[in-house]
Amino acid sequence: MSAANLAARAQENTSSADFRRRLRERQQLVTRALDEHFPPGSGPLAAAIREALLADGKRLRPILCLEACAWVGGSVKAALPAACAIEMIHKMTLVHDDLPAMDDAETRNGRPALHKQHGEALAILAGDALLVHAFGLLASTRGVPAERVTVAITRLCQALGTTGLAGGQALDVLSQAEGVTPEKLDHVHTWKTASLFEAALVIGAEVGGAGVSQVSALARYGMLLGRAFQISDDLLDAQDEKGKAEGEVTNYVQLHGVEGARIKLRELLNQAVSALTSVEGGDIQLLAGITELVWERSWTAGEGHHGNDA
Ligand code: GRG
Repeated sequence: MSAANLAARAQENTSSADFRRRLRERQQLVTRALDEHFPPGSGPLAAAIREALLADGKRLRPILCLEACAWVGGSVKAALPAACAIEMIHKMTLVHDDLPAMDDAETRNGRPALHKQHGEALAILAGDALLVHAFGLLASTRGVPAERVTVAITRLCQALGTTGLAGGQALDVLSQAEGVTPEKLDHVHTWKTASLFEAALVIGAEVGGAGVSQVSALARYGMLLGRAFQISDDLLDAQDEKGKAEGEVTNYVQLHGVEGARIKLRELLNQAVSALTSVEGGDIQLLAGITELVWERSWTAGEGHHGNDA
């Protein structure tokens, strides 16, 4: 089937009750597990962590992790610790991204940024603790061969280091000061955003017992989806920031225009779905449908995004 046909079918999927139900079930599974991991009433640091983790969030990356595991025939239950670890890391990056030394954001998803509520020191420590708990949780994965868990941990380290999130954030901060070029921005998107998407899928696949070609198909899907997601985020920022002073940050829309951004977004999403059709795996409905959710969010500033976000 062509990429255009696949996209059309995925568009139908996203409005189906079954697709929405599966998405909601996965979201709730992750939220419940995170809630249990940091129970209420455990002091100020845990309160800040709970706020960062549980106040809101689409749970997109952990859903991708669980779905990758299911797609290769693994047990979703076995992948739950890994999925929660990915979400902890994601939320940690948002907390640190909002700090005065980084984006200096007042709000996150319409609420005061964590450091505005709990102070800078607790926000830094909440992020640090989330990172450590994430690795502890991933290492505690049961019912999966130890070598696979080790590969998952290694892949996560690669995704977060100098050629992943930390490197991407550094390049972002520096290039905003020195001048953003299209090449630098693509680089920032790949490292700062797409690396974690890719890792979520690869880790889910490893936990699920994937073969080499399945891992690389899911890695490619994750990388393309992550780049697309950042462009959709830039499109949302452009809508939110209409009327604001220009030149605060240079994003994809400033460099390529709204139309250019939408064309690239569609291209990346089609390529992401195509990556999965080249290899044998399970039901593609949820993974293909998620690409359409990313497309839809580029058209309307919808739930879960209220400006000043990453
Ligand atoms: C982990 C070592 C290490 C360093 C982190 C701070 C940092 C370095 C990186 C920042 C990465 C970042 C904030 C990327 C932006 C990604 C993005 C578009 C986030 C928004 O994701 P959503 O919309 O968030 O999925 P919700 O609110 O739904 O959870």
